[in-house]
Amino acid sequence: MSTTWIIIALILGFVVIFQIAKASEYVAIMRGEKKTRQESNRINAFLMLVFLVGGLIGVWYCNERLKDKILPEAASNHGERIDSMIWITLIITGIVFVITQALLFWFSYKYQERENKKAYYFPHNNKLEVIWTVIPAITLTILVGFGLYYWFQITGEPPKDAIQIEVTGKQFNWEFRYPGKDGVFGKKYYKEVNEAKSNPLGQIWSDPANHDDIYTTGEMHMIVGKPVKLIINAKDVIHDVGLGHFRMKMDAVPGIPTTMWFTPKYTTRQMREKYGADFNYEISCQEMCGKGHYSMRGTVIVETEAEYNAWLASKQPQYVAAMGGVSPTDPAPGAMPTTTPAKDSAVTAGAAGTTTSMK
Ligand SMILES: [Cu+2]
Repeated sequence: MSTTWIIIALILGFVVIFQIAKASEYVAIMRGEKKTRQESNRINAFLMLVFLVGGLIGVWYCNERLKDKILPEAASNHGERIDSMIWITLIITGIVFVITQALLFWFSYKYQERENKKAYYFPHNNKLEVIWTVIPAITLTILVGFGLYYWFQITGEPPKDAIQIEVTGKQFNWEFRYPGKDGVFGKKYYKEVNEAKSNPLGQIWSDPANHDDIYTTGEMHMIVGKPVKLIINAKDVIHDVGLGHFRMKMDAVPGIPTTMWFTPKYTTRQMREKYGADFNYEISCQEMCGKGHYSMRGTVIVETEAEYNAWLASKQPQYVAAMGGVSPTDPAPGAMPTTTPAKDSAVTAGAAGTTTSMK
């Protein structure tokens, strides 16, 4: 019903605008085209000024209204640098924005059509062209240079003492794998993925490195002040690991592991003391990946090393679940399926991509 009314209102609106246009055309003919044009030019010139002042007030007002809605301070070392980069970019572009917009609208007002005033013909000036090409080019090169420098840091090798977490995106949640005591992720093969057999990541059970790997969903744990490297995968479509509080984000691409590392600065507890008891670090998906996209939201818990170790120790390796309760220390290696296509070198290479050892 309301759709019908909206359509009727739109049609009426068009009819009214059409009639006004026609009427003003008749008026123009009666009064003379030149006079009408001059009058509408005057109105437009004035409106240019109104738009300039109103627009700038609007920008300031939106900023005042919404400034407490933005993310709290960056909670990682890389995040701080990214924030400072954003601020520098905003200040530079902000100054340019205000100057160019003010000139644009002021000039439109000041140099409006007037009697006995002739426009100055100014087709080209090489010096000006060079100035307004070279200055932005140098500025942008510096900004992009900083961006690239941080990007290579984030995606490069982390310090030796970094913990590693494998993050796998799927429709619709995040799956996490921790390498266990040996610090090494066991090999995986996508054809081994079998939720019914408690093997959601396709771990190859004949690889002993898999026997202590820990699998969780929903919650990712990290140690405060300790670098963490994420090895990111996807099982179906492209997802994107979004860690807004740490100012980190990275695509999760099926078949191509991506990595990023950073160092969390504050524990969840410290952030709750500052920003309220309901504060939670969030992991989100930042790539529209389907109708359950929103439900990929999970929690990141940053804690002390002791708390982290206690949490990890409380988890059972996925191997135990897959073997129906057989612990990796039990002498029952015959229970392990050996369906690994070891000859397929591409498979081994693919799996090795996610098996960076850590010493
Ligand atoms: Cu997703």
